[in-house]
Amino acid sequence: MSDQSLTRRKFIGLGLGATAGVVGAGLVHQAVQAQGPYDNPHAAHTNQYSSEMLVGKVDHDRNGFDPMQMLVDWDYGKVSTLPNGQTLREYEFSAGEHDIEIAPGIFFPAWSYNGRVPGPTIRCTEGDRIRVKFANFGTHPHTIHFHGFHPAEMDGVPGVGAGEIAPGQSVTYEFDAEPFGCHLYHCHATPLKRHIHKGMYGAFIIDPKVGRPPAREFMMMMNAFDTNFDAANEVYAVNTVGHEFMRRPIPAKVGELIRIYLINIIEFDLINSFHLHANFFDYYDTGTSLQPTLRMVDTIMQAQGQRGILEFKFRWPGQFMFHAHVSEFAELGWMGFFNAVEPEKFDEALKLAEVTDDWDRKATNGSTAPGTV
Ligand SMILES: [Cu+2]
Repeated sequence: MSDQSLTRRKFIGLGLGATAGVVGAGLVHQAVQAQGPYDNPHAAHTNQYSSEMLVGKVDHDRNGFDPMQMLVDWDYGKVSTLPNGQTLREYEFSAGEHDIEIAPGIFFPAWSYNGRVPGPTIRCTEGDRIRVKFANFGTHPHTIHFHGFHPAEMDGVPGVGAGEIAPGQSVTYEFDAEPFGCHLYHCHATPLKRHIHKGMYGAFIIDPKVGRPPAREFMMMMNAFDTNFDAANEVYAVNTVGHEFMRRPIPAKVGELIRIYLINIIEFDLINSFHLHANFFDYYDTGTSLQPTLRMVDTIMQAQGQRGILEFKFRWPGQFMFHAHVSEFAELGWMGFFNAVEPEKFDEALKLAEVTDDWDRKATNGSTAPGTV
């Protein structure tokens, strides 16, 4: 174990000491008598026998966002049609600052878009006109830098076009959405790594005009937080809250196509990864191709800013783990479960994940491509 990882664990341990008895937070070995799913039919519906995970619950209402909802909450903007027939999607973004709970009892002073980390998931079809009005209500200059084709003055970097947007100022970014793929946006103000790791990023999904095959779709932003500002991360997650999908396994149906829009935004660590248990997936690098760029892999590695699309099916019902295959990240929050069930058990799986039919509808009906909705 490296000195750095010892430091991280020490921090989490301190977090536990400071809050134990109040919220019971921290990374601890649970003293639960494990019973395998074969011994206990009910155990298949819970991960409480997991030996190493963050204990307790994050208050999503206080945060103002829920990682489980973020998997499926595509933001289509305010939609209208331009005189030339092009679809216009208008968005209002604001920058602000507030504390968010990233693991039970552990808070992080975030900078965010629209009060959430990650920011809204912009979803559109290639060729749509995107118009984003951005107002800075924070105390630092910010920008929005989109990945994709666009003119230089729409690039959202210091010194070009509107450049950095000062507190109290606003700007409108406008461009056509291309190419199709799994993209992202993030603040590009300096110092860049500070603005990114504070939480100023989000997914930018452009559907191909021809659409993709029907699937259950999820957006997963692999992120991490440097809670003590030592230029190393203490908590790792998908969609901000460590181990949330251990406590609430993600519902899926046996045999259906699952599609994940996966993005890595972590600072300080050179790579991140996604490993799926008991399964293999096809991978579309950057999502800019309709043909897989990798077939039948079970682990994919991404550097910061890299992203891609995963597609797979579950052959059998059961709880299937997914996590970073950097074991330390997994232990510090980046680990979860899918709960694959037969269709007749799906309502039960939704309940366990604390979501409703509406979540299911968004997961299976997200595409903006004509003819797919
Ligand atoms: Cu910023």
